[in-house]
Amino acid sequence: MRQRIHIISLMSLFGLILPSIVLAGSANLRWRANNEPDLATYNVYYGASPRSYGNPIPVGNSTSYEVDGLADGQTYYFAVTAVDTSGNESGFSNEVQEMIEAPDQQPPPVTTLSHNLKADFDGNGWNDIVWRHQSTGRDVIWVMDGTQRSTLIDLPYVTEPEWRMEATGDFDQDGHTDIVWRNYATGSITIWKMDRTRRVSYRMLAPVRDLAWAICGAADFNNDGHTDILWRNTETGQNRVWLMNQMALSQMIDLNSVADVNWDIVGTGDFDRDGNCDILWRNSRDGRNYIWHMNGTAYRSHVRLLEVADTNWRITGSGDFDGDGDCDILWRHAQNGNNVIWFLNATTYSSHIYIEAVQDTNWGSLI
Ligand SMILES: [Ca+2]
Ligand SMILES: [Ca+2]
Ligand SMILES: [Ca+2]
Ligand SMILES: [Ca+2]
Repeated sequence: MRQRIHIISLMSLFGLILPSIVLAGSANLRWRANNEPDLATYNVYYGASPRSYGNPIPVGNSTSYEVDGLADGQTYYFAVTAVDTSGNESGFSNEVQEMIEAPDQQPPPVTTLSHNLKADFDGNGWNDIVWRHQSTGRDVIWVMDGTQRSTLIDLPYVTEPEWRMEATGDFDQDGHTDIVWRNYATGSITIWKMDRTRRVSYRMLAPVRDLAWAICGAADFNNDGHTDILWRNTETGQNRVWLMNQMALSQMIDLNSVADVNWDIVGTGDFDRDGNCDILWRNSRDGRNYIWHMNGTAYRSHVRLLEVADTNWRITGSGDFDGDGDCDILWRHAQNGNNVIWFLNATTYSSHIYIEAVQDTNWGSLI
């Protein structure tokens, strides 16, 4: 029983409300099978603090189990062991944690976010903009109504400046936009699972300790319904997609390299509306802009956009802001704090609009 077991997923389920009976929340655990021939049972453990569990629950040779009777609003910690036919028990698996959500009175939205509607936190059909103040650690959502901000909603502060907000996307497929963070001191990666504009829990992914690898977007590249993570190595110019299975990495795919590291990946979206997510590039030295048209995770062709020679203009994201289905581009000026949206007609610039300026350039935007 030396073989390690890894819990590979955990999903908390909403509590069920039945007439006159209230069942509390539950959590659904799955783990990778132990392949030793003398396996007798797995034991599931859980508790309300890390590495401190109650009595084992023997579950036979099934590799999944639903723990129920869990209290809403409480965080639980789970681990699994394997027991052989002689009664020897393995060490604990990796530990996973989950906060059990209170039952939602509103049914979750069923819309799947398209490539160009990617950060709609409140579910009103318009792309929102998230902001992080890199010195105070304040994080906010601008809930947008088209190109107008309708409200501003505070997210939890993240005071360590090494944490950067990197990308948005619905990773767990519950119809709510989630937020990906990376720590540029430790390489840690975490996804904030959101319920509309509220963070309900978070999931740490395995860290990527090579800090030259930067997260530069999230989108479903292989069209399997799962939001994937796009990386660029800022030293070697390699580009990579992490194909995800909800919040877990399933496969890494290398894209074409771009050795000139003055080229930054600054956005994703289906610019030509062929159903495949494309990649937006900006050259931080000379101000050229390009779109890579993709066929899944394979480069297909590229198109050059208008040049913006003032490299203080940074592209902070892309998505459809005016609801015509075409992907638009969000710009922020690093010196004067102006914010502009470019409206595109497929891959051609058509017009632009200045939206509310944010003069404090410690604020960075993201869609
Ligand atoms: Ca989600
Ligand atoms: Ca995918
Ligand atoms: Ca496309
Ligand atoms: Ca548009």
